[in-house]
Amino acid sequence: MKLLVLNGPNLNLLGMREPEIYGHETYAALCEKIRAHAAACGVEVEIFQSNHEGALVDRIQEACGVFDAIVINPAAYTHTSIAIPDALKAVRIPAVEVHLSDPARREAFRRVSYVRSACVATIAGHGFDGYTEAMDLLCRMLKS
Ligand code: CA2
Repeated sequence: MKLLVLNGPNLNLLGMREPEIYGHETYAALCEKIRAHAAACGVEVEIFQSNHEGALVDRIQEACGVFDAIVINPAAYTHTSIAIPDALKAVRIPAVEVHLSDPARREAFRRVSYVRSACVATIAGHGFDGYTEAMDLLCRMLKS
């Protein structure tokens, strides 16, 4: 199984700002956790972070026929992007939406997720564990 993990804008700043919301661990630590979990599950993984919506859309399009599943934290684009869910629907690759925090318990403008409609599940508020939970969910789903 080949898995693509996509992270949206500002997630590269993890551990540097707003630790009360996103914790003290860095983006490099998140990538390490994802890689270690993928190795333990026998999954091939690629991780990509971008601050640009179009770059994320490009990676989703390029995933067609290459990756079996996608884990995506679209960050702020969750609440604004139509292009990202359109791309996910177009490639028909099963995707899980992940958020470190729980946007439903934060500001009103974070309560809408346009990406959710293109995903098989959403995991929010579990910190870094949300990514490994999403990976497990997709592995179970693709094996059954
Ligand atoms: O909780 C999440 O994972 C979010 O996707 C994070 C986004 C936010 O816009 C979503 O509503 C929820 C923000 C990512 C920014 O990450 C930072 C990390 C450290 C310092 C500043 C921002």
